[in-house]
Amino acid sequence: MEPPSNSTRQERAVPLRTSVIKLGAIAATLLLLTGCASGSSDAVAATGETTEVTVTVSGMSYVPNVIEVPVGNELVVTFENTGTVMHDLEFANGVKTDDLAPGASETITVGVIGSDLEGWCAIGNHREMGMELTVVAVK
Ligand SMILES: [Cu+2]
Repeated sequence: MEPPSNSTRQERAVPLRTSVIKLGAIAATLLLLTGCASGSSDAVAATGETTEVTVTVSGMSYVPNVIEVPVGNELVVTFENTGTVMHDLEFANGVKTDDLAPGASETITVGVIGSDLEGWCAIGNHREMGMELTVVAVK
């Protein structure tokens, strides 16, 4: 009676251990997949609509310095340098105009807006002097 039941127990032990390891691997994979999915959640569903805004310069400020965009809209900005010195307009997502001389203008596609986005002038210390604006994603 003893030997057969012992050998049966051992045969069972091996596959059981293997399946526990496999479950662990599957759980780890699922965790990785879940982590990836939540990490890319800043992607937003595009509405297919475009918000067009013209930004000008007054002294060392952008006008307007707050741009409200419905979440999912694509933002297109025309930057007109109505100031008296060279300026540009650069956004935190890397989209930017050229350095524009007074009187020059450029239209840039900033992209689909999913969350608030900062913009600034990258010339000299203009940003510290107040040349900043904020794109506000409105739900
Ligand atoms: Cu500037």
